[in-house]
Amino acid sequence: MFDSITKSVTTAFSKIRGKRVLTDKEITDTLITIKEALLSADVSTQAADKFLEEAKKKAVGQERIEGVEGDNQFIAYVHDTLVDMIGDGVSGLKLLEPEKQTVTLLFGLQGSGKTTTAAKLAKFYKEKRRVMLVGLDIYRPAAMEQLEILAKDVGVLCYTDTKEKKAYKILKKAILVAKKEHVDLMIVDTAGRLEIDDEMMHELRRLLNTINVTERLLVVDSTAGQSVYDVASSFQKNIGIDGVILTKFDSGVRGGAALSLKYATGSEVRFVGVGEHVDDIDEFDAKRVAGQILGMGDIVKLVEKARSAISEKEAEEMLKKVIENNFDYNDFMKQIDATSKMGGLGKMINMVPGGSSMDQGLLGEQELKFYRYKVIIQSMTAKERLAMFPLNNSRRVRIAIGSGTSVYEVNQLVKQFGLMKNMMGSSKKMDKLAKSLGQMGMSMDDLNKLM
Ligand SMILES: Nc1nc2c(ncn2[C@@H]2O[C@H](COP(=O)(O)OP(=O)(O)O)[C@@H](O)[C@H]2O)c(=O)[nH]1
Ligand SMILES: [Mg+2]
Repeated sequence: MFDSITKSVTTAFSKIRGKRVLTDKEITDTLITIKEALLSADVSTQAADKFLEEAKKKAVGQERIEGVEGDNQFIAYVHDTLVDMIGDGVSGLKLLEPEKQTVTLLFGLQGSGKTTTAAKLAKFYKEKRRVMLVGLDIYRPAAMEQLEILAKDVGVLCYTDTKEKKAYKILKKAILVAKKEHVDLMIVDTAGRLEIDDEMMHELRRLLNTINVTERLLVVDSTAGQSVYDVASSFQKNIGIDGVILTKFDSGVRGGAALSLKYATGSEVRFVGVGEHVDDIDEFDAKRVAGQILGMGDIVKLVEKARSAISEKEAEEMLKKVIENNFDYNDFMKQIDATSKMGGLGKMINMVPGGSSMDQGLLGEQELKFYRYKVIIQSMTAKERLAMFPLNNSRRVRIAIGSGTSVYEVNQLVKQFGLMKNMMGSSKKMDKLAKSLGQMGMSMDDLNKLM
């Protein structure tokens, strides 16, 4: 998606790689290169300007944090600024308490992906809520049929009416059906137009006057370039937007415009569509996307090569990442590397009270497994390594073939990765971990050092 930005950014970063102290000129030059890359990917001028200004404010004239090289610290600043720009806030749908009727209205231009997204959201929430899809595209009977088919596929209720010519009347009837069926999440798919027009706005306003809508979400084709600003601001002005869903995030086209929507409209991106299938939707995660843009995966690798041992600061960052549940395969690999740098598991375990009684043979086996895991991760694409989506079967097969391992081993890695992520997932669990460490006479600091 952001290949061209990533390329420019990586080149810019490579010029300052390894420098312990960066001059203000180096910082400014690098930021200007990044700003240009953002602009060429259709990020709005205002957003790119603001990025430059904010990042400069953070980075220029700063004192170094003890133990962190200047280049790394700077990259962290750039990352944080980018996250702010993209928007790091609420994601997902706002759901009322169960039994209360949540009504989510989707709107946007024709072809932006509303109908597909409606079905994806239904699938995403169907375990949590009793979902009903409602089709209001009165202009295209085929669109209602499309929704019916998708609903069947997903296994949720669907209400459409190809005879009724007024969308708000269909909606009124849908509400009655929803009450009878104890539906507590209604996802309403509306008709779009090729361009913004008064009639569409009028129809949407009429819908909003008909029932209590919980959220109004704009569906935006992230490949549409600069035009998305006009579309978004027009909808914002006419009916108001509570959030944005970006579709077609999987296509390789410049998607910068969509990234500055937060800045342009003030509303958060809630979900991204990453394919045509009903499973292809992810809750939006600004940190992940920023990492993807900055090519952090590769940067991490460079850092690894350049260093003989993991720094304390890095270990801390990694722990923080784990706590925030941003743990990805790159981090997993980093951990494996760090382990072997510290003399392998055996040596590490010996440092833990009681650890020396562990079976050395078992440890050797585990080490071999880790080595195989590393080989497998190396066969993943940069995107797969960010763990933004579950790996489907065909990906697993490809990775197994590419790494010369087996699908069984890939499955094992995925499972272990999931366990690790889960174990470290919530801060509550971290508190528990801290407590049990305490019982062993260790502190979180000690664990930091170990990692
Ligand atoms: N690659 C990709 N295609 C998508 C995505 N979302 C929707 N589409 C495709 O975009 C086209 C238009 O989608 P549709 O839901 O009918 O748009 P609508 O007119 O807004 O209802 C269809 O061919 C979808 O399969 C996505 O996230 N990724
Ligand atoms: Mg449609």
